[in-house]
This record gives sequence, structure tokens and C-alpha cells, in this order.
Amino acid sequence: MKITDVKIFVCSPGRNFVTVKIYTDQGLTGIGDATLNGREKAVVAYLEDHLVPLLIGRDAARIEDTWQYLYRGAYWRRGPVTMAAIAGIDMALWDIKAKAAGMPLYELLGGASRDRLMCYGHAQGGDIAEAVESVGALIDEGYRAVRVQSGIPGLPPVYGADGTSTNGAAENALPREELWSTSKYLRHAPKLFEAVREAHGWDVELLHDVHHRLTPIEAARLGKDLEPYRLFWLEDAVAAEHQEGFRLIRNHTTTPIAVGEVFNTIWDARLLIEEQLIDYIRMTSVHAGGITPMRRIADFAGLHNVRTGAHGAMDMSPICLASNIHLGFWVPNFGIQEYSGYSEETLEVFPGTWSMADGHLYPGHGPGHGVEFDEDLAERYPFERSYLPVNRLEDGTLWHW
Ligand code: GCO
Ligand code: MG
Repeated sequence: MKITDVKIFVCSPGRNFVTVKIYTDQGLTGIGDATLNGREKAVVAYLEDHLVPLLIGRDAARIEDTWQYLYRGAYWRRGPVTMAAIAGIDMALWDIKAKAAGMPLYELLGGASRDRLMCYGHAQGGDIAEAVESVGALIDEGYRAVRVQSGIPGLPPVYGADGTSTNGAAENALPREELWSTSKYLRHAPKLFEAVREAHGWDVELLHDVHHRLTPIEAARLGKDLEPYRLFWLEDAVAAEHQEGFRLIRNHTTTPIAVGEVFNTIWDARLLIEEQLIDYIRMTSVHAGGITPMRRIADFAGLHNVRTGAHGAMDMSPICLASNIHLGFWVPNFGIQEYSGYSEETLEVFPGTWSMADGHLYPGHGPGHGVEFDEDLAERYPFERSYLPVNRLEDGTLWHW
């Protein structure tokens, strides 16, 4: 089965998405997600100018060889732009292979290891009371696991607390600037979780995202202070570049640690997994280079008692979510799947067979990954430049976001 054409689509049904569509001489097509929030067009150029010409005439069935050809064959390896571009192609090829086999993707990966995937939703509030209420609303909707973020006294709204941070910045404007104080945050976070446990008890799993803002010793202290509230995980406690820093965190706290949403190859996670410095690896199909490397990463993690917890914010398209759901349905060491939902417009452009009910995700059982792309509708939502926010300390120093 030969690849006859590859098209790249950029659309913005609520936010920007990059979609790869591969056509074959047997009439089968497949689609993949190649979205890199805030740097979408760089991936489009990488695909159109450099990868698409390499694909025409290749055997669509040779997924592994194509992945190696694009990764090793480039000489210049790794990086978020490269890996998102390769991921879009890889997902589309797995979609084609599963359609050709007449199977849902999870069957090709090894078959179901479970009946449903626990997912976590996002609770947020300007202050503790609002966050506590937001957790309650998610519990009422059936969620068994909730990520909790709240505003910090003395600071304007921070990441994850006002519902706008993950939507990028205003159209065609400069990135929104946030303000950060580590000492204010460290005093506040334990109070937030104390209040949530007091209001909602111990049956709900609680998660928290620090968004790379602490140093290792600060993260160690936070982990310790949060121990009484038994978190499911503490995410991105330090900048992901600080691999050795995780040793220090590990030595000081039993709070489970998650990291990896910004990783793009297995090499970013090697030390953390081999030394069991983390409990959950957050790598996701689109930013890790596709389904082919995600299988290897998951198996490598499984050898070291690390479970999966794939990044699933709304800035990855439903194709990425569906790929993660199929992977999670198969992978023996599944932990949890992030799920932040999609706008109605997004779901109309990317209709899919996956579903969410009672705090769990389910894959579609038809052939492929089960997500379609409505090209005509997508044309009504042209690309809109948008940035993630940036973050500064109170004295103006640029800080991690
Ligand atoms: C999460 C993430 C997101 C990211 C966003 C970046 O845990 O869901 O931290 O909020 O910031 O996906 O594009
Ligand atoms: Mg995160």
C-alpha cells in the first residue's frame, strides 16, 4: 500500500490544531495530530517543506521504518517541532494500519488490558472556597480524580486558577504576563488541599500541577507539606531540565511525582525512569513523536514501576486524545489519563467514537483510532496566532511558565 499524498491542515475551532492526513493508493486514509501550542506554524513548515516530500511513494504499512527514517535519517534529532511533525505522520499511519486490519487501534497494540480508563478533570478557583466548590462540581459529574489549582492570596490570577491560562493569550496580542511568588505559593498550597479534603473526604483522588515553578529543594518541601493530604501526584514540580533535581525531591518526600508533558523523546525520561525518581510519566502521543515511541516509553517505564499519565489538555486535538486512549487501553502499566474536555466547535471538526462517562474514558471499537476530520467545516475556522502566557517574579524577573 503506497502513500500517494500527504496534506497538512491548520484550523482554529476554539484553538489552533495542526492535522496530518495521509492518502494511499488503496483508498484508505489516516489522520494524525501535529499540534504544538503557540508554535503551530513551525511544525507545518517542517512537515510541508521537509517531511512530506520524503513520504510520497513509501509503503504505508512500514510504520517503524518510516519512523526511523524520519528520526535517525534527519541527523538533527529530537526537539518539540521535529517530534510533533513525526508524531502526526506516525498516528496517521497507525490509523491506516488499523483500518486495513479492520481493528480498533488497541487491538493492534496487544488488546485491551482493562475495561475503562480513569481520567482526571480540572478544578479551579480564584480562591480556596471557589476551588473547593469546583472540585465538588466535578465529583457530582462522576469524576474520581481531580486536579486542583487555585488563586494565591496577594497575587493576581495564576496558571490553571482562572480557566484562561490554557486557552493561550488574546488573539494577535503579545503573551499574557502572570506574576509569581514562590513563598506565597508554598504557604498557600497545603491550605488548599486541607480544605479540599475537609470538604470532600478521601475517596476522590487529588492531583496538583506546579508548572515547573520551583527549585528542587522547594519542591521537596512542598511534597512533604502535602503528604498529609495523600495526593495522587504532584506534577512538574521543577523545570523538566532539572533531571538530577528529582533525586533531591525523591529523597525527601513520599508524595508521588509526575513529569514529562514537555518531553519529546525517551532520552528525556531515561534517568528519571531508570532510577525510579518519578511515579508517572506524562509523555503524550503528539509531543513524544507518535504511537511508535510511546509504546517503547511505556514498556521501559513498566520495567521500573513507573505508570503512564498522558498529557491531555485541550491544546492537543481529539486525534491525540484518541491515540492516548487506545494506548492506555492496552498498556499494562496505565496510571491515569488527563481529560480537560473540548469546545463544541472542536468536537464538530474532529468527530470521534471515543467517549467519556462517570470519570472514565472509553475507546471506539471500530477500525482505526476512531477520529475523523471534517475538512469543509475546518475551513470556517482559520488559524489565529496565539501564545501561552509568560510568567514573572514580583521584581520583574522572567520565570518558568
Ligand atoms: C496540563 C498542562 C497544560 C499545559 C498546556 C501547554 O497539565 O494540562 O500543564 O495546561 O500548560 O497544555 O500547551
Ligand atoms: Mg501540566
